[in-house]
Amino acid sequence: MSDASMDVNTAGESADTDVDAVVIGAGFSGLYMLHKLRKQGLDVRVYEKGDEVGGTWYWNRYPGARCDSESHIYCYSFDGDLHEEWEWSERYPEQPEILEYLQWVADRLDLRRNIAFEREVTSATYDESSDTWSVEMADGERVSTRYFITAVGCLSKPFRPDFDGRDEFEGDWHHTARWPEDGVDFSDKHVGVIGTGSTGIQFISAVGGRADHLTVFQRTPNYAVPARNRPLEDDRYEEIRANYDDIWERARDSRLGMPFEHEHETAYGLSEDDIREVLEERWQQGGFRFLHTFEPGSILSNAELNETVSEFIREKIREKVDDPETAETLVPTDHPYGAKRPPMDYNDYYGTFNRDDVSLVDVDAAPIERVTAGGIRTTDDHYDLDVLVYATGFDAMTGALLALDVEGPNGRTLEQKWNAGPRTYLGLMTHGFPNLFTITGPQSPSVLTNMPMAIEQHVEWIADCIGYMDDHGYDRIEASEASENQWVQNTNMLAENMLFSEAKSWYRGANVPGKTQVFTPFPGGLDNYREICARVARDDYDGFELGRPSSSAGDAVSEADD
Ligand code: N01
Repeated sequence: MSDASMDVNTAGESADTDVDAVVIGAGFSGLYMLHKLRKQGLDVRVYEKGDEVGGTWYWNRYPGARCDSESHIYCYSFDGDLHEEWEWSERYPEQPEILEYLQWVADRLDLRRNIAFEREVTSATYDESSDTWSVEMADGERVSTRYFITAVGCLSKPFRPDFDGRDEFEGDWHHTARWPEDGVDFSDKHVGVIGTGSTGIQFISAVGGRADHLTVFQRTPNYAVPARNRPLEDDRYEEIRANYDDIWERARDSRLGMPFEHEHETAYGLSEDDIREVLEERWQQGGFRFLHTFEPGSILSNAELNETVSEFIREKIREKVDDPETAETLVPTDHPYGAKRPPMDYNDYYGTFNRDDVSLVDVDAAPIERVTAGGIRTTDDHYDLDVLVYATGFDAMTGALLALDVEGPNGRTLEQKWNAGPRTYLGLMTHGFPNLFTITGPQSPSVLTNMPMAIEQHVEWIADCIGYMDDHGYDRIEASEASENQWVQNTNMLAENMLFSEAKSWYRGANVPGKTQVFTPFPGGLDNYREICARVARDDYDGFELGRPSSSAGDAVSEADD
């Protein structure tokens, strides 16, 4: 282990420093990675662009921001004391409460002393002569490290469409993922919002009625299922606490990292009426429990069952919206339910469109031509706006990783390697980039699961792997090309056998013009994935190549031999 004990909060003023591990990002993943590696005796430094911990929950402060996973499972499971001491107030946690939770964890585990805030990484370069990464910040600080670990999140690089005239707008504009800390005053304002994904849906139901007028620019309608949020009563909380071991075990052993039972494995043998009856029961329960009416993989791969479920939701939408024309504009017919990330409805999203001060503009039928000084011009009309909100999502899965400007041995960049789509083994490492670990990287279950479950599994796997390397005298690891090729092929094949290809989603990079379209998360289930990762570790990191310190620059690394 190296011996760098400087106070990292003054790191920018100091000379170059060596550490064992650099972790980028202080959200759920970065905080736990720091905790784990520090406990293993490593000297770890976390670099965080924001001025606080929180990651996603630091940046996404828009009105209505809330987590779609239920609060009692949207937290760390690794330390029983944490969930004994913390108490969530609602079934689904709101952004300020999640942020407060992560700040509390950082204090409780004394993590801040190893985190450098307001430090943006601008490049990371591998030095073959020393088998170390050199990581450079925007302020010129450079640190060299044995292990370079990204904890940058899957949805953290905002995407803002490059509309003609975008910069001519004279009102206020905001992207939901970079919302001002002091909030935005909507009163007496004409507000426009572009986007009706999970974020837009939360934003629209929270802001409808708070502005003089809210105009929603929708390109593709979505299937919002009621969340049925409510306060968590004391007795319910006691029940959760008493059963936490079982809850975590079931969550880890499930496809989506959620401990919900499904009513039926498949729809086989059920009549249409039977199916609708169980769907109605689950609709009343709300949230992701609806997706668990059947084994979620079956809804996501059986086209006939999916159409019944999709049609069930479409009818619910029609019932809620008074004006039939508006209702039809809100009804999704272009993609099957679940082929895009299913959003939740917290606050009568569809009912919001019955208000006189909310209007819907179909920008699929009449596309946005340009942003003007005073609003938005579509091919049909001009909409006067004082405030323009971009709820237009993210350059997901790869955007934040590529922004790190990573350069491996021989000068090959990650961007060059991934120009036809990301390639990894298990989503944990990519061939040709030794000692670079990607928490919830492409081709791991990540966004298809309850994120903290996926994050914990990755963090623990990486920490175990580093422990193994220390125990066996290795100092270099990378994914073999053959195992990576096999894994990418496997992930693609699984996705092709499901309904994901029927939607233009950010899962496939389809939301960002020019981005290579390839399904990115591993769709085979967290439970199966965990087993695969555990087997790989048990088999001495099968599919990875490990090297010893004696393997000097240019030497081929060798397969684990003991
Ligand atoms: O982003 P999105 P998001 N012209 O990409 C539209 C997570 N999340 O921020 O569908 C017009 O889903 C775009 O239209 P279309 C969750 O995983 C979690 O809402 O491409 N419209 C779409 O309507 C989620 O899936 C929580 O036709 C344009 C919208 O912008 C992920 O974040 C809460 C456009 C973008 O939707 C991303 O959600 C919130 C254009 N040029 C979010 N470009 C939790 O609860 C884009 N759009 C944890």
